[in-house]
Amino acid sequence: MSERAASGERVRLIKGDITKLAVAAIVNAANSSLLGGGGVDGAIHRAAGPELLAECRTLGGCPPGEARLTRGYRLRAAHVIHTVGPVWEGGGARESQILESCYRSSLEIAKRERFREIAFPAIATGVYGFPKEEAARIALAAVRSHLAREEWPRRVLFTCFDEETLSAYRQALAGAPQPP
Ligand code: AR6
Repeated sequence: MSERAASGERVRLIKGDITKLAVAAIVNAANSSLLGGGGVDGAIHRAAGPELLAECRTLGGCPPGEARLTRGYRLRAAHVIHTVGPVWEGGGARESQILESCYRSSLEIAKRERFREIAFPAIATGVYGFPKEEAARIALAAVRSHLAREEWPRRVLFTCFDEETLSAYRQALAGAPQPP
């Protein structure tokens, strides 16, 4: 069985706002302080309410490539997995490895907690500037590799906030060759 067939039913692309999803956990593209910011991080904190920031303050930050778990408070999602992507510096600063580690660390938490369904945003592709197509390929490969080995989470949603991100994931899913 191919890797794609093994994980196919368990990976979905959706377009929209991750803060609206009723899943076991949504993943936040945070910064190392874990104390909020712009982009999806700001949206998650606004929707979850001040209790989320209060819990984040107890965590003492998080290095790039790692992940931390909190409750979801006023979100429809019961939990938030906070991960910190790499700031894009041109590709020579282990950005790809750090991004892959964000996905692996988040999936390890979902496995440990037996979360049925989790949703990722396109980590590091906004403020942090990671190229979208390459980020989508890394995300998909990390998720497929985890799902091929593990039972949990049962399903992973890639939440695409804009058309450009959706198209990057569609290309990655189709295994389409990328333009140079
Ligand atoms: N739902 C889903 N995706 C979203 C949403 C949303 N509500 N809002 C934005 N996105 P970014 P980063 C997409 O910048 O690059 C923050 O200030 C967005 O279109 O949120 O990892 C943190 O505190 C993009 O595709 O995260 C850090 O300082 C993707 O989410 C820094 O930004 C990620 O964009 C992290 O930068």
